[in-house]
Amino acid sequence: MTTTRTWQDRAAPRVAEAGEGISYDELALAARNHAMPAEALQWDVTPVGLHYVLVHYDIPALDPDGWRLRVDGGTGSSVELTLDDLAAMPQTTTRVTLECAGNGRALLEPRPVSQPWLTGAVGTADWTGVPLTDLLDRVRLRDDAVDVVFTGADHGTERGVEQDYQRALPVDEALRGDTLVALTMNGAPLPVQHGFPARLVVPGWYGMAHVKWLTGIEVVDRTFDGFQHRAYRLRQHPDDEGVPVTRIAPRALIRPPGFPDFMTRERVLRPGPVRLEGRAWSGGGEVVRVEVSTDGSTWYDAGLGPSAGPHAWRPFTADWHAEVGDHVLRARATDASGQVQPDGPAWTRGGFANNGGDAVPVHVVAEDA
Ligand SMILES: Nc1nc2c(c(=O)[nH]1)N[C@H]1C(S)=C(S)[C@@H](COP(=O)(O)O)O[C@H]1N2
Ligand SMILES: [Mo]
Repeated sequence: MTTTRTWQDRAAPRVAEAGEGISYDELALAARNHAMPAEALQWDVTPVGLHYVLVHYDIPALDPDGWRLRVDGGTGSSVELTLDDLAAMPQTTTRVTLECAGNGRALLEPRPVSQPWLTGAVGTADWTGVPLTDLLDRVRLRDDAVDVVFTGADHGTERGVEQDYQRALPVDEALRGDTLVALTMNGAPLPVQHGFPARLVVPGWYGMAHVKWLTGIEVVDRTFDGFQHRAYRLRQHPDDEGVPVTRIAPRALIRPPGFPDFMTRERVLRPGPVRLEGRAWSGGGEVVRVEVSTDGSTWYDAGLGPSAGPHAWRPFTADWHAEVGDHVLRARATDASGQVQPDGPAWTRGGFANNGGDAVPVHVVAEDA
């Protein structure tokens, strides 16, 4: 008997077989959704073209003159705002480290088949826009509000479900005050791939909550259970109820020292004193400690640089005397709420929130070797 696999079957959530390589589908996703190159860890604010990008469907081209943002309080009270209306409202700027919930997925064993991120699905930007609370103040909110639903202009299918990209926030999160409808990134209008003309920025939350190409905000009286909420859950088995993916778990990344090998990306260094650098962030509060290991067993405290606010990554440095040979450099972060980054991978079926510690292989070789 022959079985015919449909395109929807191919899109079903799946974990790779032992030893199964990256597929053409995963390569296509990896090539259009790019990571931040690790050397960009040197900058406080990621140069805009080096910030990671993730787009589920197609990047929509929205006409800024025709574009409207509809805000609906769920009481029959709603407004439609133009880009000029939003630009005329008081603006706030926040520095935010954004990370995809799937960052680290391709390092999992077995590998959940999806966008195969290594560790580069991260970037930091200064986002400027209108506080969400100021927009919600423009309408009368329902008393029985549970969730606020955000709709993007992009449309596609995912595992056989046709949809607009939609995510919600619980109403208490939406009213916290730090969520923005951002109009600019690093002082310039949003690049089209980052959500032009307006996107949501939810400081501290994984990327999926930061709805791009925003067209609608609606207050509802129930827990929103759209596709992107059923998908983004931490599960061990496909039929687990799971836990929603929300805030970013702590992570430290080392800026790879020395120079790279083209194919393996492994690093080559000269022996002698080396200043290791990196950045660490968490959605659970400011990073308060980073530890580094150069031998895989002993850990020492890195020096922390200045904080740029609770939602931006924090620089760290550590001094190391590199001896000729092969080494693996590791780092792990602790945040103000006491969460410590695990050394090993955190496996879930969707490959979400894998904040297993960074491991950078280096080869220390003498100049005349
Ligand atoms: N409308 C819309 N918003 C979206 C997405 C999308 O596909 N469509 N992807 C989300 C995901 S999963 C991530 S990780 C972030 C990525 O934001 P960036 O591309 O600006 O880095 O956007 C989020 N917002
Ligand atoms: Mo993401």
